[in-house]
This record gives sequence, structure tokens and C-alpha cells, in this order.
Amino acid sequence: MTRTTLLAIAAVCGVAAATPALDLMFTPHAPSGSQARADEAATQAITFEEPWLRLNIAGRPSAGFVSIMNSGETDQLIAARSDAYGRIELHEHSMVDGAMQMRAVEAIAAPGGGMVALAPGGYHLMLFEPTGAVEAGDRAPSTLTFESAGDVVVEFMAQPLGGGAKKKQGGHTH
Ligand SMILES: [Cu+2]
Repeated sequence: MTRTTLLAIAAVCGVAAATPALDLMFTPHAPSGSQARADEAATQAITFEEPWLRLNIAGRPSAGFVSIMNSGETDQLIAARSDAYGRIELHEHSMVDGAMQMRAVEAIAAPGGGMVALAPGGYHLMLFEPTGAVEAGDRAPSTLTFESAGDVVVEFMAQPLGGGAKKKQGGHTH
């Protein structure tokens, strides 16, 4: 019997003595692919409901509101940016001695398996240095940065000063 015949028999019987079979077993697994899928899953854990912003008079900062849903592990909103504004801060409203005050905060927690509402009278985004590009009825694409999930894009529906989230914006989420 020739060596070639022996190898052919080994392959048919599933005997792992032949080197070509071993090569097949060890080649397909690339760790980089599974890491990419994990990152994607973390990003998808964050979704938004009713993103809107209240425009201000010319040159004054606008305020942004959105409900942040987090189906993953507890995360933190740590920054925001938009081409339509020079700078965006994370703010919190609170009652101090009977007066409404606001202050900048370092981060806003997005509880795992839960949500946090950025809404008038509470947490909000403060959008400084408007370029004037956004008018009532426009969508203002913005990027919210989360500690774990990274950058997630959201489109704020611009409402006029005095306007609000009158109706659900078609359940618009990203
Ligand atoms: Cu503010």
C-alpha cells in the first residue's frame, strides 16, 4: 500500500493523523471578528426616544432633551457634540432654596436594562454657540458619547422657543 492510499483512508475514517485535516481544523478562527461583533452589540444597547431641542433666541444656548434607553450594562453619558453648536454641556436642573438652578455635570448615568430621561426641569443638554444652521422643524444630528457604548448618533427635532415635545415624534429612534 502506498503512503497516499494510507492518508486517503485516514481522512475517510476521520482519523486525525493526517496533517491536511489538522490544518483545516485550526485555520478558521480569527479573534478580531468576534471583538467587532461585541463592540457592535454594546452600541446597539443604547437607543433613544423623542429627541428634541428647544431653540433659543439668536445667539443664546438651546436645550436638548431625549429619553435614553439602555438594554445593556449600566453606562454613562459623558459628552455630546453637534456640527450645529460650538459646545454642548451636560446639565442638571434642581430646586435650590425654592429657585430653579442649573449646573454642569460630569456624566449622566444610563442604568442597565432601564432608561434615563433628559427632560425639562431635570437633566438636559445645553447647546452653546449655535451656528444658526438649525431652525424650527429641522433635525439636528448630534453624537452622544457613552463611557462603554462609545459614540451613538441621535437626531434632535428642533422646536421653537416656547415649544415642547407636543406629540410623540413618530417613535423616532436610532
Ligand atoms: Cu442648562
